[in-house]
Amino acid sequence: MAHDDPANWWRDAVIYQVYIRSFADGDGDGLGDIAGLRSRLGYLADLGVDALWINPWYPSPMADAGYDVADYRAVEPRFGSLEDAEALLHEAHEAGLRVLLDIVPNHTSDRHAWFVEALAAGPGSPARDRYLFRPGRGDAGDLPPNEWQSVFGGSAWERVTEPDGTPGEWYLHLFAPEQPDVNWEHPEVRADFEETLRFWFDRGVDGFRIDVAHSLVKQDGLPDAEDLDWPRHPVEVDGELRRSPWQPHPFWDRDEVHEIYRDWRRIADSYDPPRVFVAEAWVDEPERLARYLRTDELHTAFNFTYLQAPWDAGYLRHVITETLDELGAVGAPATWVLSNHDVARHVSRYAREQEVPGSSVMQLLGRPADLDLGRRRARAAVLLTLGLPGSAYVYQGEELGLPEVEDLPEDVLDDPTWERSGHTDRGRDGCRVPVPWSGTRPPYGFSPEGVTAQPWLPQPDDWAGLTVEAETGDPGSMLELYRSALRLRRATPGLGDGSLSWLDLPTGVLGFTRESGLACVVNVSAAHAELPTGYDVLLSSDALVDGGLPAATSAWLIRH
Ligand code: ISL
Repeated sequence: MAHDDPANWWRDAVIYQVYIRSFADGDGDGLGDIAGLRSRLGYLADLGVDALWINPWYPSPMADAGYDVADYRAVEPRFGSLEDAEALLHEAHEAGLRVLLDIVPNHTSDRHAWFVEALAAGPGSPARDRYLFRPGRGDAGDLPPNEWQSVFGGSAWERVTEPDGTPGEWYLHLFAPEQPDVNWEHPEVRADFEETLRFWFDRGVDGFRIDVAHSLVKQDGLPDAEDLDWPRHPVEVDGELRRSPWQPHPFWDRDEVHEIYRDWRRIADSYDPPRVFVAEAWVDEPERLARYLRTDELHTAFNFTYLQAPWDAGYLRHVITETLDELGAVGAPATWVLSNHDVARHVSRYAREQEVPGSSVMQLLGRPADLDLGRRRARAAVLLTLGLPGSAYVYQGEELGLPEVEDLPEDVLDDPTWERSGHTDRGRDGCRVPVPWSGTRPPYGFSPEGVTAQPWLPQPDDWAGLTVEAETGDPGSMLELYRSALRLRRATPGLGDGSLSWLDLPTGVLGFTRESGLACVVNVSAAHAELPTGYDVLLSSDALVDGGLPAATSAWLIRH
């Protein structure tokens, strides 16, 4: 298997996403930190993952939970110090865990030294040229330069007050106003991000997740987006899943972005062992995603098409096949991901009726939920995810079966989406609630015993059964299913990197064989399904009934 090979470990690694502010609080202020993470490395090594991806831990005013970076080559004091970070890297490596950090190259914080300088320097200054400042439209310049909308809601432009006190230019922010987009045409911007890569690689970091990797380059002249169909999930037309044709967009997925990643790849390859990248690029077509993964570009990219797929056998098979075909064509492994800090937790997504592809819980909230069904499907889904060829991600808490917290009080909501949407979209806080470790009451061991600080987001009162402590040793728990699956995945040739062949099974049942006589069968339907003959069961997501798979159950099989 590739994960033992220092140059190819990423081809089939299972990577655990540490959302640091919610993972473990070492210093008792209610916010997760590096000390907390260091104290839980044993748990992660024992779980059986190969690597960690840590969300941004840099100094930040936290307008977007750390994705507004004020200094890329330092550590936020609330998370710890650079020495703590170095100690963590050392200890993680000792425990056999590689570490990926998160780089945010599309925008900085508005408190970054460059932006502070740009505001003070005034229109036409070289300092403003590191960002995308433009005059407004209209006689008084009081209309934004174009109609682009922020991902978090409202215009993507903010007007500044000039140093002389007059209303002045506008700057672009595809996300919050506190996250001004930088100008990737500027050589100093390019050079500085490359220095950041080297800074962390020199400290032993094994790679980077690249935030919004598909947005760095904007179209010349910043034209308005035509009436574009974006995103383009496959939809059923005449009984077949199809996408509308790809069209260029003024800021998503522009072809010019690839040159940046060729430069980054050269830097990663200059290290021994080579460092790696995973792109966060919400690019729907696997064919477009594969362009980021050409041999001289990035190593892997999150497969959001899979994350957004409804629990539907035909849809899942279509997405899996498309992914493997397109990524295989450039020699890149697929990644399989079910949840992250930006989308509703999959237990809660799968608890709903499944017709809409999409990542937002808002499409699902308000619909009736059956959390028991959501959990069964989530259990079945993890054997599918870890059974597919390539690498996989586990978002902290999914191994405990945590649901989305859908009833956070409005006054604790922290995601900028809540304000920017005029309180119509509650945003992403529901999947960011601190991890329950032990005990029967909040903070469930998230903070050290005896501290009075509350977790930065309140945990539900009914999570006593979902703690690491409660689930450990319970053979029916989500945690023990993840542990068993990860252990087997490591020990069983045929899982990880490679290819698959589909089995011909009844409608609603997905099945494929892997190398070494291994097979994975997932009953996506609501009816009982027979297992293919000639196999023994290695692991099943729930108990078999009459030797077959009940609804929403999956199994790994081995040919006898
Ligand atoms: O652009 C999108 C859809 O085409 C979004 O889904 C977008 O790619 C996504 O929201 C980017 O997320 C990342 O960058 C954000 C940050 O808030 C998220 O937490 C992070 O994962 C801005 O840095």
